[in-house]
Amino acid sequence: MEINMPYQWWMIMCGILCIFSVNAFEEVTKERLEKLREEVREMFQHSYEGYLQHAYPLDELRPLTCDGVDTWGSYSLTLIDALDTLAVMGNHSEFRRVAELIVTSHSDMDLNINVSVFETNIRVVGGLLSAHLMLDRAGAPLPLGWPCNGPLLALAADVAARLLPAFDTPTGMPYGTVNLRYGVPPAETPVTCTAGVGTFVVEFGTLSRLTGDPLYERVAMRALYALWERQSSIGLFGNHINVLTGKWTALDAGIGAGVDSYYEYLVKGSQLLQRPELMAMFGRARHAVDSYVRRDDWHMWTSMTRGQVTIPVFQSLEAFWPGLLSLVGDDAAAMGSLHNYFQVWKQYGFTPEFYNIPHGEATDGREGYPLRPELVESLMYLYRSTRNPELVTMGEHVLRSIQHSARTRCGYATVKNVRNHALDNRMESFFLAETTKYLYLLFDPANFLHNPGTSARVVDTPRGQCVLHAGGYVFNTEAHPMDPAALACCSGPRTDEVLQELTENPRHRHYKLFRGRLPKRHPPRPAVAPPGTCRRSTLLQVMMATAGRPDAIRTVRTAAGRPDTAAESGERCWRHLELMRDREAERSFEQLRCARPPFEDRLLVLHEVFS
Ligand code: DMJ
Repeated sequence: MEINMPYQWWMIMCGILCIFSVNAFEEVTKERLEKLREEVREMFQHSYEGYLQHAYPLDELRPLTCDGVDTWGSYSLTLIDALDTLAVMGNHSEFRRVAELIVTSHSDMDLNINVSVFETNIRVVGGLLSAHLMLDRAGAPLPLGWPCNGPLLALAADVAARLLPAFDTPTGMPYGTVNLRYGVPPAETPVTCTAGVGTFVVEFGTLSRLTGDPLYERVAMRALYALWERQSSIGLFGNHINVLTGKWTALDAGIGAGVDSYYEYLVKGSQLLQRPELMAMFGRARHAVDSYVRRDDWHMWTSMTRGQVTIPVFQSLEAFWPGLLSLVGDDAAAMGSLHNYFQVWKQYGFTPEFYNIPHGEATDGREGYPLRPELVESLMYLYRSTRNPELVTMGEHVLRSIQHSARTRCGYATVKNVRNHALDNRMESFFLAETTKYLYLLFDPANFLHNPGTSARVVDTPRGQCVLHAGGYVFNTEAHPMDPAALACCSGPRTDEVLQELTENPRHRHYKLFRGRLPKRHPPRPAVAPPGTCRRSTLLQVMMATAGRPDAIRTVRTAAGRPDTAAESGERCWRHLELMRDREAERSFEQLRCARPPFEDRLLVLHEVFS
């Protein structure tokens, strides 16, 4: 029997359905959010204390046996990875205690251990950098020259420098493993996954911009471009590549395991480092993904050369994609994929590592959920962008599942099998770095990391006043936020120079806005004041000028305009002020000041040392 329903009737039905579906999601009240947020804080605290009590100084907590184990290195990984979450959740006293502890306990990274270049970068270098940038928020004593200097920054630079030998390949793409003392192990495979090649520009760019040493950013960019040049004729990237020959060894293209954060860093590198070319690259890469990898709102593994589906699975790691799409402004596409992923979560209470899309079930052997953050990461971004209450409800579902099935007496455990919620004896550090942080941020709309630019802090630095914490934080792939303002503060033109440029350059599109608002011309500001006007701040400028920043060295002048070396000016300044020399501070600067030979020369030297 055919039923002909009038059009108006359909409209009324749809209207009723809409009202019901909206009501299915509880209103997002302040009280509800606060309750959820406090529950997440307790979740973090329970597992953090469990780690400290039972596992520290080892890398990870084993949440079933309540003891510890070294996993990715032997560098108290969970402590470093969790550090900035303490500040995000407002536990400032513990943040200060641990920041100091890390500096003292990690003074020597010259360790004979093999580590993953990728994991060490995103978790250790990323964690140290973001903690360094949060020192002021947590009320920690600020090191001389902060944020362009400081012990956590020096430690991050030290660790990153120990990863550099991995990049000494003919293609510029890194090996996957490095020994922190001896460089690339002799029998190391030259095959690295795509994400292992293209996930450095956020951390290495931050390092370069803060320290003034361009090496890190150049290395990361070189690796990124090396991948880009090897995209297939239809614009896709494979899963693994030989870093010596540049030949692909795994030809499956997708957005999940082995590839994910390559796409992520095109977007985030572009935003953080103000490199529009990276966003243009993402635009083109996404077009290829949408053309071949995306099927409706799923993404499947596809041949990078021919574009046909090879493996029709959804991987739990792929759930970062909606968040990334939201970051580039495509909330509609993001919501489409997110709904699919959330259906999987609801089917099992967790997302399995692999989910067979045509069969609608978890893949045998890959049915675990190791407390991954990707789904909540996307919920957080999308909620920031849309304020759709449905997203908070989804976040609450996630929280309920984890609380119900993964909590143990000393932490939270990996779910071994999403079908029966059996547990495994592992709690990866990203649970404290990412999963709890993104959940907390989802439920904490007033968090400082969500600052839309309505407030900021002005800090006096050797380069003049810096405006920090104005928002726009860029999270690395391990959820460690970087403040872009700090990067601009330590390198690039100073604020007064930018304003000067805006005022005086009629070609600039903001010229009209600023014209007449500033004095016509600023008197040139020498990096070093002449004797007689020597102040402590000018002394700091000298120190910064010698901190590996050749452009700054060039601008050092005496009052008479005579070019001077920074070191000479510094000495003169010290003598003039007759200050007690702060040897400790000088030593910290010392770590950053050694002039760097060009990239290739340094790698050659490193190669000689390590081979
Ligand atoms: C984290 O270490 C990072 O998010 C990485 O990019 C992917 N895997 C884990 C979390 O699932």
